[in-house]
Amino acid sequence: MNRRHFLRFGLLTAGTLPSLDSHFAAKAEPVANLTNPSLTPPAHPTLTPALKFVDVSRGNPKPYTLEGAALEQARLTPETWRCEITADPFTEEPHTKYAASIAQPLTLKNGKALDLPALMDLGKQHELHFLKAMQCLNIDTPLGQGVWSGVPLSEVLKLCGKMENVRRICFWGFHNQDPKQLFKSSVSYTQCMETPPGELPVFLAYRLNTNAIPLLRGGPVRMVVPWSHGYKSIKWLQHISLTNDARISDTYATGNNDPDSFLKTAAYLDKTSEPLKFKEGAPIVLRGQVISGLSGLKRVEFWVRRVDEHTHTLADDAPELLAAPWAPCTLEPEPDWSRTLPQFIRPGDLRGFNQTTGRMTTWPPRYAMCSYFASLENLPPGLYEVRARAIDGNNIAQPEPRPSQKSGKNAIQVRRIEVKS
Ligand SMILES: Nc1nc2c(c(=O)[nH]1)N[C@H]1C(S)=C(S)[C@@H](COP(=O)(O)O)O[C@H]1N2
Ligand SMILES: [Mo]
Repeated sequence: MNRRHFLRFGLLTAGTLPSLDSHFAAKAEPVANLTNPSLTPPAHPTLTPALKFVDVSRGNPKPYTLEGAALEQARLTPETWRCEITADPFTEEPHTKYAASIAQPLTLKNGKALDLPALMDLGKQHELHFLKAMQCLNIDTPLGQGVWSGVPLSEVLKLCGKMENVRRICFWGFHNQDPKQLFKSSVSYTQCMETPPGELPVFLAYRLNTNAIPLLRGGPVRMVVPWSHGYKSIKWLQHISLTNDARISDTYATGNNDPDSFLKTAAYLDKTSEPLKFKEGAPIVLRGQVISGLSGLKRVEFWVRRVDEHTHTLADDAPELLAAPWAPCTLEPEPDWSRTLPQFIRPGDLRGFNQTTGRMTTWPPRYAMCSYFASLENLPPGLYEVRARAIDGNNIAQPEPRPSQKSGKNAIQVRRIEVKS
């Protein structure tokens, strides 16, 4: 386990090597002196390298394993990539009396399917860049964060001319020509066409962290739905269907998930082996990542509770937890953008960036995340539970008012540590 790996998966890092008394010590290289944690590098870079995201992909074989002729046949190379845009003939009384229509379908058959040069050409006028965390509705750890670049879906749809009776826009990616492998998502007409000022539009992304989106991450072109969990951000995008069926037909809806969920404001603790052991007196640093969701972020708090092997688990709404002396964590500051973003995206091009201050208007911006830490001090020998929670922009503590009904993973996370004399 190298140092980066250690930092990435270590919730708690110790000040000096001898204080790490578990098997971690033998495998980890010496860790920097964390007596002053703000001087040490954050556990997570602001931008996750494209190939280092946690992967959530369906398909057999998975589209990113295709090579050579098979990859070209799948139209998943930059040269062969095409996206069809069609109108759905569906009608059904009483809810869908009229079928959707568009003046100009873009299909493989009529030779007008959208290709990458045409999309990038639209980008000359409409390209936008923004920071977004990818977070699965069903996984209790953020998958990664990147600066995504692309063209709003609303601009792409203008290529189809006048449309009528469109209430929902559905999209899916390559699925091995097997309908059972189809992974589909959608947004409403309004969500596609109108964006509140300061918010981010649905868009077709072709760059991640300023590079072409690699096949593994859903390239050449991936849909990105900024406010949503990952299931709306369809990889290997190949088809957009405009329909007058107003019902949500997302694949994720079939898994009892809330198909209208927004990213939740929630603090996540870094993963670790448990209990992680420390020597008495050694500095202990709690680390994690926090996502600013629909309700924004005020701060992150932590609470340390003394336990023993027999202590039973505590519900997120337990009176003891609600009345506990939660203390503030420190958010890792915004990075120096001029160094973080390769030159051809100027920081000023990033959505939410304030030219005057040279910083983002809020940190972390909505639908993005940052690392946080807290120093745990003067813990006498014993077994402890540590928890972290986010306080949202309405001053409401996680997980309220957003307890998970399959609309996001935002239970309060807890880890055990042991301090030894
Ligand atoms: N085509 C396709 N797109 C997809 C998926 C998929 O299985 N197939 N999984 C979705 C889900 S559920 C998530 S959480 C994200 C994960 O994105 P990542 O693999 O880039 O981290 O991709 C989404 N896009
Ligand atoms: Mo997901």
